[in-house]
Amino acid sequence: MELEGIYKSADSETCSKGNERELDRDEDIDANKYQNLSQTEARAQNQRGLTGRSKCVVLSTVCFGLMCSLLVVAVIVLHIKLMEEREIHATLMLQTSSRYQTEKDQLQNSFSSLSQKKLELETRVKDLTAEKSQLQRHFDSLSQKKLELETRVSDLTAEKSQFQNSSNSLNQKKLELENELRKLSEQAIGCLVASNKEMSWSDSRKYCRDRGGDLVIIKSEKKQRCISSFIKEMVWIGLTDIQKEGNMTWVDNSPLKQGFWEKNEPNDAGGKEDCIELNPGKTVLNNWNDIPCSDKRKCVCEI
Ligand SMILES: [Ca+2]
Ligand SMILES: [Ca+2]
Repeated sequence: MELEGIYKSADSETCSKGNERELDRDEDIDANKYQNLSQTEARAQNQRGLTGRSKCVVLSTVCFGLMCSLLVVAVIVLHIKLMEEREIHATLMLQTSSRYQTEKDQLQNSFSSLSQKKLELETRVKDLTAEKSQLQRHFDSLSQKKLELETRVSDLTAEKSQFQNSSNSLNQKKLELENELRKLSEQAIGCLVASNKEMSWSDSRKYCRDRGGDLVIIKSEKKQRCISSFIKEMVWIGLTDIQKEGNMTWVDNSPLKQGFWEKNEPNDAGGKEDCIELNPGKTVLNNWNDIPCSDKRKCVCEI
């Protein structure tokens, strides 16, 4: 471009100086030579430019090809990686699916087991509910029975209290009657004392004598009945045949005139029965019996 500008500037100067063309013919010839030389150089330069551009094009083409190859390789690598990732993903999905299936089976088994357990528990609850209802009915029945028994106990307690009061009243009446009987007996036969200890006939007589009296003497039916009603146990009386067998004598040495013997008594059984007891448990009248004097009996003293 700079050379063309120079040539154009030289042409302009040639035109403007036409008249001087001849004068400057040598200069024109030189100029033409120079121009030709320049054109040759320009063509050579153009030829060199074409050659450079061809190299650039080839280089560019090679570069483009390399880039395309790299791009293809990159695409292939990416595709392989993508396939590997897909394969890994598929494997993971398969493993995950297998694990999920296993967990699902386990959960299904657990659910089935829990469902069975639930049914068993529901059955157990139903049984317990029925048992509870039965126990509740039994409890209600027992509660009703308890109330009835409490009412019965209350009634019996009231009756017992009433009977107790009646018993106390009767005991009081009995004591009063016994006191009255004792007074009547004492008025009838004098002062009688019954011992609390069982002794032989001789010891019993000593017991009475130590108290200023002697064993009781019975010489009337009235006194026999009175003493038999007064005492409750078998007792010694003041009669014996210890001095002479068969000769019954009172402790005041008076002979027996009227006896109140049991049937078939006195029998002096074994030849050893010489002292007389009175047994009020059979009858109030005929209740005498001869027994061995060493036997132990309570006694009635007449003071
Ligand atoms: Ca005798
Ligand atoms: Ca006898």
